[in-house]
Amino acid sequence: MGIEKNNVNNYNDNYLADAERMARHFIDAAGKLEEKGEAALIFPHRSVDGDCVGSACGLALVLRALGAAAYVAMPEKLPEDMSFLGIDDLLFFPWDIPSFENEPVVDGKPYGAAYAVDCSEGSRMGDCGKYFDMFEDHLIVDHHQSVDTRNDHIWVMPEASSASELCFYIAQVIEEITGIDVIDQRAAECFMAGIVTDTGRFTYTNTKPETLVAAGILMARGASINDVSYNLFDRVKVGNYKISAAARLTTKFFADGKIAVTFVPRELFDEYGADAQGVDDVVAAMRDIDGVELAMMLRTLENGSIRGNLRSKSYFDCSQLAAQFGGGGHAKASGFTVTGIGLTELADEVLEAALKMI
Ligand SMILES: [Mn+2]
Repeated sequence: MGIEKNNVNNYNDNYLADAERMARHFIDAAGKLEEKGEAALIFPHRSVDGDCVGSACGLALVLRALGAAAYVAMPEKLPEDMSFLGIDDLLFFPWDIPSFENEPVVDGKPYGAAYAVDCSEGSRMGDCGKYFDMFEDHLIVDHHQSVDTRNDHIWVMPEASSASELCFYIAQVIEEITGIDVIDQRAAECFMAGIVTDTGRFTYTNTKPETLVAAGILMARGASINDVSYNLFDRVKVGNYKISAAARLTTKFFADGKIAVTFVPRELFDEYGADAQGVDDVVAAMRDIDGVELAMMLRTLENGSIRGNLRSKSYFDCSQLAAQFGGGGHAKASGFTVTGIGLTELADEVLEAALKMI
């Protein structure tokens, strides 16, 4: 099954047993859904990413291969960069159906079960949370710390790279038990999307030997690291390409080059036809500049508020600076949102506060 236990095993001794426990739950659940003519909803977290969508859609395909009706309850529309996965037929938007609350029907079938991936609580699911909470029993597969790990229906493994990696192990065991090929090319690509996303293309420290073995098996099943990587990391709209360059070109340096500052007014987004994704990578890139300890980017949001993003390289505590402007976060990555002040005016204030701390 999957990976033999050996001296490069970084996971706890029981993870394949956990995968088998969950596989049996899902096989059992799929049988009941089919028997009753009901449909299951699988819930990703809000602000969807490659892992929650990948694990949810991969799992939906696995359940469908077992004969059950399964859909992914999306908290928002699918981001354009994930359309390459070809998963529209798997997605369901309960908040878009006024009658759903009183008469929960999914594609003609009564809504009969709720599962969560990459999260474990309704509060993380945005507008979909209340539909998850309609049931008391949930099957949950997650790699975030959670309070309720002793529940037999829950598998939380924080040392795993991604929820997609865990769902892949479950799917593998389902194949062994049932003899049905449940991981088709599309499911393989979905799981790959999740693993590639959460490991930063296999560069973060959560990338384990097991992760690479899992990715290798998925590749052999037809998943393309190249497609996933291009679509989720490299692909860019013209306007976003340009605004990223503009934000970098106008970066100013203070405190002997230790502080890097740039700001992006709303007009610039309009001028280039860019969206917020266009400047996503800028502040981290500023932090990586030789000699820079603190990087800050301020941009005007659509509603006129100003969003500040802070990153530091080693010793500067960004969260303390962010707190002075009503925000927070981690020591090396923080943010804040301020209303009722001009962009340059706020930039001066933040810079002044930063200069006192650096
Ligand atoms: Mn994840």
